[in-house]
Amino acid sequence: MAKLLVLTVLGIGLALFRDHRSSYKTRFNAFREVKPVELPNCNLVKGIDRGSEDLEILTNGLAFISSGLKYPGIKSFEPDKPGTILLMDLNEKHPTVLELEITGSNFDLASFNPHGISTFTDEDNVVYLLVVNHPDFKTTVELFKFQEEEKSLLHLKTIRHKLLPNVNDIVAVGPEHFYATNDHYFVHPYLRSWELYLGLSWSYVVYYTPNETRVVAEGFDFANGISVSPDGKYVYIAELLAHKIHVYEKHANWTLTPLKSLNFDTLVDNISVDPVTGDLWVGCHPNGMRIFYYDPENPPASEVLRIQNILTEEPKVTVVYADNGTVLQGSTVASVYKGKLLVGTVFQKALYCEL
Ligand SMILES: *[C@@H]1O[C@H](CO)[C@@H](O)[C@H](O)[C@H]1NC(C)=O
Ligand SMILES: *[C@@H]1O[C@H](CO)[C@@H](O)[C@H](O)[C@H]1NC(C)=O
Ligand SMILES: *[C@@H]1O[C@H](CO)[C@@H](O)[C@H](O)[C@H]1NC(C)=O
Ligand SMILES: CC(=O)N[C@H]1CO[C@H](CO)[C@@H](O)[C@@H]1O
Repeated sequence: MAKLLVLTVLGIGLALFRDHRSSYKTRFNAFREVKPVELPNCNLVKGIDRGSEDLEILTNGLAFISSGLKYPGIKSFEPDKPGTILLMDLNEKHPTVLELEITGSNFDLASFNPHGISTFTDEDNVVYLLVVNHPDFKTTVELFKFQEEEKSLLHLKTIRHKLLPNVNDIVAVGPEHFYATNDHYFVHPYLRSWELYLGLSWSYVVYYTPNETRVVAEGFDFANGISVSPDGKYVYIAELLAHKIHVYEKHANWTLTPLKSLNFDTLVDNISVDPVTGDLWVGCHPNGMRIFYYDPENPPASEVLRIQNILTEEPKVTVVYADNGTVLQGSTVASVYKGKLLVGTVFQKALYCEL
């Protein structure tokens, strides 16, 4: 009986390791080396030296960048300095970076730890910026109104919810209306290590409105980037440690149904969608070990993928840029505007290239 029980427990234990989870090193893609792919005219952005973890470019060429993320287990070059939101105007010939002032009486600047960001522009052209924040390693979503004249962000509201415990990224579909990925990263360190190690796929996607909040997709091995197609009909979700991008159909009642998945040989991080062509631009970590265990002698590489025609039988995937970490370390996000590419990183610099 005892033996049977042991065997049953062992059997259940083994059943937990589905194919991609079977090896920790496979999930982290530990053995991958990068072949460089260069672009003709690239420059590191002056004034960004401690990360540009997420960024979003408005259709008018203004780019918002979150900088200074502190994330458990991940390198920070300035761990004692609060994070910031930076602004770049990509219409300028040589765009410079400006730190946006944050106003509003109820906002604590000292603990600002911005992560994923998303914008929403309403019918009166008011731009709202939603920012995933980790003050004291908790999760909130901060709602700001962008004041272009003053070059500032007015804090309107802090959103907390029990279904938003460890948010990574959000995509806004209204000022107080979004989808969010929960990566479970900020749970108890011991549990977290086991989750990362075993791949328990605890991570899920939440639909949030003040009226109603629910889980709309679950069972991910670290859900990361999330984005919506320009026509609003599809939601794209990056599953970091399974090296997959999932396409979901989005219904009028905001539920999601899975449509298809694409496999990659890299850890897919953030997804940005070109509003003109509908192409997906993905910031990737070719080798995840180097991101989670930083060694300046052997830095994390960067890789940017472009995915065209994702809904067709044969999507076209191109490696647009790749670097072994000599120039750019740990790319998380890439976005395009008028033939230019802006690439962000978890904790290092940002690169601006001509395509
Ligand atoms: C919340 O509920 C109210 C009343 O039912 C409705 O008018 C409003 O559109 C809802 N808001 C959202 C964001 O769903
Ligand atoms: C939402 O809409 C879809 C597609 O029309 C439908 O299949 C599903 O049952 C709906 N779900 C809820 C919770 O209303
Ligand atoms: C990265 O590539 C450059 C140029 O090909 C090479 O000089 C350098 O040693 C490589 N660095 C690492 C860490 O592999
Ligand atoms: C917007 C978004 O997906 N942000 C993610 C970009 O990459 C970093 C690094 O892994 C993630 O932690 C962010 O959540």
